[in-house]
Amino acid sequence: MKSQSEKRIMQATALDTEMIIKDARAALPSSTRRRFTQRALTLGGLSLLSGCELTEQESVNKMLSAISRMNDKVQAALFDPNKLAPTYPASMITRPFPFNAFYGEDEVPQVDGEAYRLAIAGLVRDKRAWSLSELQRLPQTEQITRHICVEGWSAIGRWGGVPFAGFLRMIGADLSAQFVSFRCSDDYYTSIDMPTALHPQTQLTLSYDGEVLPPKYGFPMKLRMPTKLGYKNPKHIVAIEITNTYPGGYWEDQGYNWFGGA
Ligand SMILES: Nc1nc2c(c(=O)[nH]1)N[C@H]1C(S)=C(S)[C@@H](COP(=O)(O)O)O[C@H]1N2
Ligand SMILES: [Mo]
Repeated sequence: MKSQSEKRIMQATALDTEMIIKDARAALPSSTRRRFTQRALTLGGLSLLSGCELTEQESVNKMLSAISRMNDKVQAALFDPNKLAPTYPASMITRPFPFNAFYGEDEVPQVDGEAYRLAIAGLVRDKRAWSLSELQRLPQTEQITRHICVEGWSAIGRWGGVPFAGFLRMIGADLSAQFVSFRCSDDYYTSIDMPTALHPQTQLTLSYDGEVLPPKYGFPMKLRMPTKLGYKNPKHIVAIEITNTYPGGYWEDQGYNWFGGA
């Protein structure tokens, strides 16, 4: 029997493999690409390119993580900061919207909204913590977008909140820093690249479907990014740090691709 996390890693690896091959093809000059047929540039082909033999698990892992780091760079280079993810009519919202976390729904953290403070740290001018009502007083927008989870489901939801780019500018974040990292009240953590943090659809989310964000979807605050996979969208955020030190993430440190998006 494989553990849940082993299964998740296998699924993520399968997804990565497809993305790696697609991205590697896209990154090749078109003349080279023409010489590789879709079938020729397989993992076997990539093992030749990377010089790793695929004979034992350890070298497979080594090669995958080497390619994954290369893949992060390729994905970051391909990321178009102005390209919007699709939006949908309200009639297409998935009801009920699925819950997911590294634990069951009965273990959802119950955060006290009155006592809540959002900590701000790192390369930023204004490190003052934010209360929930202060966040709620900032101008809000809404989006109806698709959330895609690597576990094999996707769903359309309606999220409201503060455009994250404006928030980062307001607190004087160093926008030339490499990473924005998030710590959550349930020990989850993840981090994103600055261009994605500044993407117009990246949202500091306070509401779901017109209601205060329910506990299971990340009360009191989550980050919503329709350009990234589900695991890059942290719920129950308690601290944001602007940094040049690679922060990793809960699933990323177990083998999920760090960039995790398009
Ligand atoms: N704090 C926290 N955030 C998290 C997770 C988690 O376990 N804890 N799981 C991630 C994953 S894998 C998914 S698919 C989405 C699920 O969000 P939802 O419950 O709103 O559908 O939350 C993401 N953010
Ligand atoms: Mo997920």
